[in-house]
Amino acid sequence: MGGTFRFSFGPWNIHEGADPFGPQVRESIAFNDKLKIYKELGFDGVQFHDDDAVPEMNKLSQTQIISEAKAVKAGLDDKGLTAEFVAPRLWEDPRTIDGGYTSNDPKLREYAIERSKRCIDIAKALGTDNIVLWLAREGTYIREAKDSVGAVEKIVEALQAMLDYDPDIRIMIESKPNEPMDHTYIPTIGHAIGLGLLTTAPERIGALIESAHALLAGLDPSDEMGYALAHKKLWSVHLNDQNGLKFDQDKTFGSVDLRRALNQVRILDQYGFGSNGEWVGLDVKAMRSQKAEVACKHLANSKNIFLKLLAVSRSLDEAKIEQLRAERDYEELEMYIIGALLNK
Ligand code: 3MF
Ligand code: MG
Repeated sequence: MGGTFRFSFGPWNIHEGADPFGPQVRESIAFNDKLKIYKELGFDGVQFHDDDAVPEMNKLSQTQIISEAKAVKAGLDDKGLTAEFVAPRLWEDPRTIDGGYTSNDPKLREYAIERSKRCIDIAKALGTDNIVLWLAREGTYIREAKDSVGAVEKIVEALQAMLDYDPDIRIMIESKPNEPMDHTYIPTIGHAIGLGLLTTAPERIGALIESAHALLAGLDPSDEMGYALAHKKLWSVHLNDQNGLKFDQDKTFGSVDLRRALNQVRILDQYGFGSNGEWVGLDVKAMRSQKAEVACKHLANSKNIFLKLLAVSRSLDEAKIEQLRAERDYEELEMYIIGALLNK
């Protein structure tokens, strides 16, 4: 059973190039203009933060939020685009400086849960049941700042409140070990899947694996994907690449380590990723040095590299791989894979 692949990205992946040491270097592109670029780049799915769909949503009533989101849905329909998921942006508001769900202040935790409910309203209006939680600030800069048992319990409380709010939503947890925090409470996909077991609806808690996040945790992304696939929990991916253990780089998929990328494509293809409607998301950033008129190449390139690696993976002689495994001749197997990547 091969994978069925269709591709998505978020509006934040077309960006102005600001970094912590310098301001933006490219003009902002309006959200509606970004939507026009999706099809040109070969993408059919749109990933959203709640406020990508409804800017300044904290100033609006629930009814206003839903009606704005419905207008966005009409725009998507017009362009033949589908919303893949909506993620609550819980890391920019002053109320989430010390965490959203794990803030030590109960009033601020309440804000985070209410905001997550509005995010669900937006998802429903956009026609998706998928919610992504990147738990950006659910962690600490120093261990003594929070109680680690209580923090996990608080995250579960928030998950439960979301599951109870809508009987159809599915929550995909996007684990990441650090940045912006020193340590987060949900650093790997095993942690994410385990969290679901503490709710009353584990069947509605799944995972989104980002290549760079696995690498930052010192793990191989394809093995992380394999772990989630074995649990039937790999509901989305954020493919990209990362050059060593530093800040989260979101480099073009496969641009640092082709073999590592091949293994991600391979595990997705071999286990039929996409057959339940899962999307291949590319969470990639253009280099700051890229001029405005060519600042979307990272997206098309990431998709193309994926498809080229898919062709390499499907050209491999599986019987030969099985035989080399049985013979335990991994030197030969390694040479075979490298030969395929070099087309030699
Ligand atoms: C952070 C990320 C985020 C999430 C996005 C959706 C900006 O490292 O990867 O991308 O993917 O917020 O939850
Ligand atoms: Mg991501």
